[in-house]
Amino acid sequence: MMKKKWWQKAVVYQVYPRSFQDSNGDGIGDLAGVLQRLPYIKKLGVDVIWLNPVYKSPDKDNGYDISDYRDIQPKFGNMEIFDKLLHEAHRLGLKIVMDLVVNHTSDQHKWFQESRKSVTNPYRDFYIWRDGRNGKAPNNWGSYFGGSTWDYDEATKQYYLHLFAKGQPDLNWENPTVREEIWKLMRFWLDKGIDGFRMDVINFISKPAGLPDAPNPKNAEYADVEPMVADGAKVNDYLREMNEQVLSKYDVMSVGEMPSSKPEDAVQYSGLEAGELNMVFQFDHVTLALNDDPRLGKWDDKPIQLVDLKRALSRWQQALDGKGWNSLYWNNHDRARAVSRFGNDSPEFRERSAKMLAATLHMMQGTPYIYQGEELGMTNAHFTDLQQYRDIESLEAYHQLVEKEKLTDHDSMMRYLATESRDNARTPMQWDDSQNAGFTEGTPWLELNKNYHELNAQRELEDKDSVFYFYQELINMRHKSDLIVYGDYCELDPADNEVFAYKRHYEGKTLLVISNFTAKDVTRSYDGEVQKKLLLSNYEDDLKTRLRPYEVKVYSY
Ligand code: TEU
Ligand code: CA
Repeated sequence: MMKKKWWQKAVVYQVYPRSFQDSNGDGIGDLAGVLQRLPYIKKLGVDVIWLNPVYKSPDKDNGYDISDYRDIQPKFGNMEIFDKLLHEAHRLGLKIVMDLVVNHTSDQHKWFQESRKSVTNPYRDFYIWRDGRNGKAPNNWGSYFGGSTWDYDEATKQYYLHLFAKGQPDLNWENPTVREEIWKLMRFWLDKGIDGFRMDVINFISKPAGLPDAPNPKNAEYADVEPMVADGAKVNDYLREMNEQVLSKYDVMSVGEMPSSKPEDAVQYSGLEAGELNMVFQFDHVTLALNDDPRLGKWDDKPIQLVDLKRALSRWQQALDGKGWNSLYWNNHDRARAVSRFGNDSPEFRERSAKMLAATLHMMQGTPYIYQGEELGMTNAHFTDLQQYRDIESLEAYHQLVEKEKLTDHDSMMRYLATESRDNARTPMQWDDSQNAGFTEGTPWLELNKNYHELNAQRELEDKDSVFYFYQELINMRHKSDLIVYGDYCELDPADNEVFAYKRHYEGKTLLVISNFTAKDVTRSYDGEVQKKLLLSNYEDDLKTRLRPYEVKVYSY
């Protein structure tokens, strides 16, 4: 086993600044608001804050379209307030990891403004320009945000590639000057003292030679681009260069967001000796309930089968044990709220199932990530009107799938959005039961979840049995236990579609985790529970082999 690293024992709290705390009444969360709430984050007990992008941006994709990597988006504040936040976080013993978005920039970035001026401009090859094919786009790839991944630029009569919005042109990583510029901007932030990076779709940076058409079995208007761009031939080379040039010179943490990556890829990306990244965000467990019609992708509302969830999580636990390092997450700013998607957000079972999900994940091997509000058991927004949504992905999906291609109808799509829209995770943080839950004195940029009157941080901080204190206990347990951090993983009864049970072993000690994912009483017997010490549960007592609705029990022996 390689030398132990600080980020293996750490717990990360993800802050989506625009929805966290507004400090100046414009209805948009900001850095001064994050500064104001540092004591709350510290009280939870986490070690690291992952800050979603706060760089200058026209905000076409909520900051994932960066126009200046070395300046702060004015609506979030300025560099002075950022420096104050970093200093105060460090004073409190909290590290800050920034979001590195370098698969693409904004079309307002000066590099792209230059690149689009002429085919001979020195910045032309910073991006991916191609001639059209028979007067159309160079290939059949579909953008994540609807339409083609190619946009025609009249000035130079060529198309440029954008996997996401047309305001997010893809950088050409084959160009060594592009890579050098990225190493420089990384050093700018690391020299300021930040503690690492979360890297946006970093396994998309190596595009396939010739940019060939993607398979299109259903003859959709545009084909799914992900199989063409995920885990391309040169990703490892670029990450090793990044590590050699930058990361290896600092004691920092790196996590790569890797849609579609498989465990065998991640053994290399997060290999303890591979010299690439420290860990990855994999997507297997959050892409289980895809629509039966692949043209609808994630847009569906079918429940997730526990056996599928167990297979996805166990596969990663087993594949990386002793070889790489997992991130552990249920949700983030792109996913539905955990308790709504994987648990039960009814008033009767919300708290119980939120705690069950928390313990099930936090007792695994890897670095846990808590998305803001998850520690309160915040739920999906349950919006009923398209006007309530703000997310480019959701609105473009409605436009493309309902209005343009007519692949589904309004009512179905509204159910799919209520289940899967990214806005479910982006409703403002619920601090207390005052107006707008204490998030803003202005008009919130996105409607709050109506349940903030009874579901809020203030109420939970006053209730020792709240979801908040359950998360605090889980974090506390991890900090004190090498068994939780470094133990191996062994799943029990993979075919059981009601209970998730697994064991961890380390230096002769065993942890047994038993989670009932249903609203029913079930009976299960695992040899460990009878004589063993109950470490943690979300019920007041232990009925041994009887599991009540959403009951979780953690034994050690
Ligand atoms: O998300 C990458 C990604 O795969 C998303 O398309 C995500 O899977 C999808 O939205 C869920 O259906 C990253 C960022 O996390 C996301 O917020 C950005 O919109 C995207 O990249 C482009 O930067
Ligand atoms: Ca504000």
